[in-house]
Amino acid sequence: MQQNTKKTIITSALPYSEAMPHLGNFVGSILPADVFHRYEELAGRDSIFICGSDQHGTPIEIRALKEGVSAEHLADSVHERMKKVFESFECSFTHYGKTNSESNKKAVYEIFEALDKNGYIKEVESVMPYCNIDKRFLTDRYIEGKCPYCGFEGARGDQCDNCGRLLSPQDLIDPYCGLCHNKDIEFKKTVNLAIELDKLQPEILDFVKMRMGAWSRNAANKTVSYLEQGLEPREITREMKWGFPVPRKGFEDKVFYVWFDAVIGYIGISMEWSEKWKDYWKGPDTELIQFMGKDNIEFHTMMWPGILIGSGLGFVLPHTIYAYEYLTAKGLKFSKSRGVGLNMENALEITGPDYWRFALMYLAPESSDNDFTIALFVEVVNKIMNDKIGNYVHRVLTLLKNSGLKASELVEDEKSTDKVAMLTRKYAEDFEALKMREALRELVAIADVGNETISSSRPWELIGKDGVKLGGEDRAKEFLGGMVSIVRRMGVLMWPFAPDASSKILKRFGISEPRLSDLKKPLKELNLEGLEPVFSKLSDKQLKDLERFEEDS
Ligand code: B3M
Ligand code: ZN
Repeated sequence: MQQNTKKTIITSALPYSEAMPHLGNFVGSILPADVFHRYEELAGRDSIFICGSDQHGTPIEIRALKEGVSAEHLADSVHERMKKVFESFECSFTHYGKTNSESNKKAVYEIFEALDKNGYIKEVESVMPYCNIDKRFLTDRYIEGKCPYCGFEGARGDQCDNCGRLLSPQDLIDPYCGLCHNKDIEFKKTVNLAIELDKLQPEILDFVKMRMGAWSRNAANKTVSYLEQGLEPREITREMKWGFPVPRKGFEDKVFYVWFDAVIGYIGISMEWSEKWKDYWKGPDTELIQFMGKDNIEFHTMMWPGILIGSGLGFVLPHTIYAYEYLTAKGLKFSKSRGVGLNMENALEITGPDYWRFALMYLAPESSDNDFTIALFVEVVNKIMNDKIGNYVHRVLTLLKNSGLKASELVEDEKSTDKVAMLTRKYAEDFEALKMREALRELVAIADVGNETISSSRPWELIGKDGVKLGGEDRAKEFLGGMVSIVRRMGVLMWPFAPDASSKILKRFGISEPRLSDLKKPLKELNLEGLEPVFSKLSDKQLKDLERFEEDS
């Protein structure tokens, strides 16, 4: 018998451990990755979900400097907080690690040595901006100026936030120091190490051509246009102290560039997870599915595969790159860098994880930027979660309890099953195509079928408070059979989106690790003790709490 060796690695972009992510960050990468991972589990597949904190980089070094603590202390304390908040949001990581770890250091050094041995590392002399006031080299984003491509005024030395192009500090027009805002800047000579993406271009191109059919459109389009312009060597070391020291003579005062050890972090974090990491990362039949925000595309479609291919170490290459657009929140305080507003911690102070997860996925920016408003949130919670789903589940279970019938006596009603089966198939197809927002909408459509059936079946004529009404037993069994199995189905299909409510429902059915295959099993005895709705509407107090995050206009 042939063994099924197929494995999936699911990753989300690693959030910087600089400040607490806000809900837009969450829905832009970790949440869809988590929802997808939970679906893979529902489908009974062998998958791991890897994520962790991205701890290096200039912003963290500079913030630590300002706060008078060590960069490591700052990065670790934010890491602990993020880890906790993701757990509270029910994220189903196989492992949530961090990039500043021994295992990642080992992975970075091994891959660096391999790239070097294979002739893909070269020394490049460059001229780096040096601030004569702050007396330090200005890396990445600590030099600002005008973007040479689109003319945007606040472009940073590594990237323009307006057009998304990667930049070098020298590209900036009229540069100034991002720390002290002075123009007393000198470009000084320095030598760095670079990965020769130009040499790797033919192989990266083959990889992109072969795979991009499975990518989100924004990822495919951007990558094609970058490749058409031709790849250039990309520096992987930096003049700073916070990071992994470069293990080469003459480079002792430099560290690896944050993006180099961040992408390798996917491997380093897996290594910290378990010995089994190799079965996935070097398995013959592994699919690597990577979720990220659209600003992370270039690193993942060119630099990262370049690193993997160039190392020759036999790591799997990304199969799917799925880049989300932005969830904006006009009129809401929703900014990570400004450090104010509705971040993930204060969101949970207002209401539980199910509500945010469900509503965020319902409004997820899958193919275009989307705007998140309090009004939309309230609508999803009150009208969809509470009215359509929560009420349905509660009504059906209450009817079952009142009927005095046993679930094992029920028979499936033909009336609604075809449509529900069709919607369930669509749900699975949507997931396979990574259209998770659509999958959630199929789930809501299943609730609609249930609600319509209830209104047209006049159950109050069949079942009263104290049991089945005279002469209606067969009809009641049929009616309840269809309705109860929809409740179970909603419990199972809701698991990726609203895991708490899903568990509450499924516990009654004796299901603790839901699988799609549970839907085919005959109904067994249900535990109907202590029935209460799984969702509720937002209270006035919760609405007041939410309004605190509205921008004063
Ligand atoms: N930390 C950027 C971000 O948080 C960066 C992602 C790294 S993924 C390897 O959006
Ligand atoms: Zn300065």
